[in-house]
Amino acid sequence: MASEVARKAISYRNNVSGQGIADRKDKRYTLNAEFIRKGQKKMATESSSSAAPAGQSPLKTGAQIIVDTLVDEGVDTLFGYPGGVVLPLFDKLYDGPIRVIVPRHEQGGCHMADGYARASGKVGVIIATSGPGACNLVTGLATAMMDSIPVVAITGQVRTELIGNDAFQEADTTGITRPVTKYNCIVKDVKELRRIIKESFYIASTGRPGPVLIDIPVDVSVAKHNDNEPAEMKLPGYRVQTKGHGRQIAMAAQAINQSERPLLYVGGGIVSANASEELRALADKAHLPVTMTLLGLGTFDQNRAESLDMLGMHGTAYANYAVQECDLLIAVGARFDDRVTGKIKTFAPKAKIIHVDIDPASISKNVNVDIPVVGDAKLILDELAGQIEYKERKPWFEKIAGWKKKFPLGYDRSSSNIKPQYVIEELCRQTQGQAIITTGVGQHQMWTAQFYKFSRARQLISSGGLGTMGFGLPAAIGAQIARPGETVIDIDGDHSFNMTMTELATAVEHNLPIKVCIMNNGYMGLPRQWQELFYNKRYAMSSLSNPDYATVARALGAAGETADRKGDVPKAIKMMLGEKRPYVVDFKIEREENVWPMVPAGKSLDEMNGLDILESMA
Ligand SMILES: Cc1ncc(C[n+]2csc(CCOP(=O)(O)OP(=O)(O)O)c2C)c(N)n1
Ligand SMILES: [Mg+2]
Repeated sequence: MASEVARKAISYRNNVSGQGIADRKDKRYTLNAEFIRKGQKKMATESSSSAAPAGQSPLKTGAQIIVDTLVDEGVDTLFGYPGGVVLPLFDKLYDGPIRVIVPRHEQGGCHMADGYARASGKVGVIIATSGPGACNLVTGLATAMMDSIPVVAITGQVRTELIGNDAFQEADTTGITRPVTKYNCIVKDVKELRRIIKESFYIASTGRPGPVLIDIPVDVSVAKHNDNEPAEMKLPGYRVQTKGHGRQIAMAAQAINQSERPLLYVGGGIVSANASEELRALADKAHLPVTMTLLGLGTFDQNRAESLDMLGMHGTAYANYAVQECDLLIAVGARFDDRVTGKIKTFAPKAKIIHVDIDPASISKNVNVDIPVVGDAKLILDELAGQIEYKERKPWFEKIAGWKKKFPLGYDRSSSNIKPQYVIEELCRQTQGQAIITTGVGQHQMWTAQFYKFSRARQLISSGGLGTMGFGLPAAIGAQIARPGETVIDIDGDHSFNMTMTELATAVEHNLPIKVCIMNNGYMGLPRQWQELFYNKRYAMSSLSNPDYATVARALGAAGETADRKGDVPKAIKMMLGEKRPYVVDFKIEREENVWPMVPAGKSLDEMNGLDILESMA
């Protein structure tokens, strides 16, 4: 048996491309586990004893190459959770220089890497072990994929020779994650490690960004290679067009110059392209109103009169009316998501549409576009601004001002209960609108988008495309690590918080001063609102019992408070903002408050519910 293990441990090194796997498919995982265990022991002995041939630079293990390449890519912090097949990598990480944050669950770690990327503009890195570890990344990767966030995931895999063998903790990670990554691959030769990692960072962060996963069998991590050659990227099929087509830009400029009722509709692409400054310059030069998607909020200062705030299902009435009335819709870095467009057939019926996007596949995907411009938003907006004239457009701006006056966002300010909108307004006031805000998914997310006024990009960090409950807390941890000096607040829902609250322990462990404000309505509020409106108030399974969050927070080592009276709100927020520890405030909000306005799914943007309520509060 011992010699059999030794033979295999040596043979897999010569067998990294995976040949010879099929004939071992019948082995049971217990036997494989034995091989892994004994094989690893053998590898550890071998790896410590082998030396470089005379005259050559020392050989490095795959794990060392991974760490060195990450450092070369500028990674100083990563998120990762250990497990058998990533132990060689963790062993190298143990020696530094990269800071490793260990979450309590790999999903949390993946959201942390995502939040880190969104807050910093850098690539977020997450490491997980094979099988269950890798599977736990799926939601996080899909979240990053839908919102085009650059994340590199490194997963361990069972030894190459065991792949396909139902080995212990084996999962087909590349198969499982293919649809939720921009690119993924398995590395079967240590010689390819550096190049593939480099390519992964490049793919994740260029073009339309997105998550990339690299699956690394443990034998590749312990195999040795003379890593002294610079690795050239080989990506013949990957082209990123950054410069926009001159004639298309000229056509777009002409359309803007001719338009009487133009509207800029911008999304997360402005954030990825770091194009806020160019957006402002264009809007100022041509005198354009701007509406933003959830992911675009803050790319144009919401405190300015030209901001129409968010559009779509829970967007403002004035943004939605402007979309339906405009004669030119200038979409930049936005993808015409169905939460934005409502009924496609009647979306922006009077408008010619310009679409600036780096992803050619986004053009005319949902809505037919008249003038597409493919390329980097920063470059294109800058070029456009050079060809544009100022126009007063008085009747258009007056019309918009009329909608703003008639249907402002509002709520019953005279209520003696804690209204969630009030808490968010108070948070905005006390932080002077400058905090970095993360959210879960639900009503609280929409109220945050409506009532916190964002003035810069990367200030609101929220799961838009996938709508992932449980995103808020780990994303806040990632954001706080990326921006240590800033106030980071997770405005969460009770049930969203329930999903990942264990990550408070991670915040405590790393002394992160994150704040969590739970908008505790005791409901899965958004489904409850739909049930109220469309299911005859049958609140099927949309409320569950909750723990006492202040006690939970304290048990996990954070500070925890409860605010159950309206008068407590300002003081509770003030105390929270003054605290350096992770801090949770459980706001017992009005239980059956609704988000208004609301475009019911499948309706046109101008068929909003709740306008009478908003009008009565104007
Ligand atoms: C992981 C996940 N599961 C289910 C849903 C569907 N969903 C959307 S909002 C919501 C309820 C959210 O409740 P809570 O976090 O308390 O927020 P609230 O709406 O009450 O503010 C649910 C179940 C989801 N978005 N994500
Ligand atoms: Mg709730």
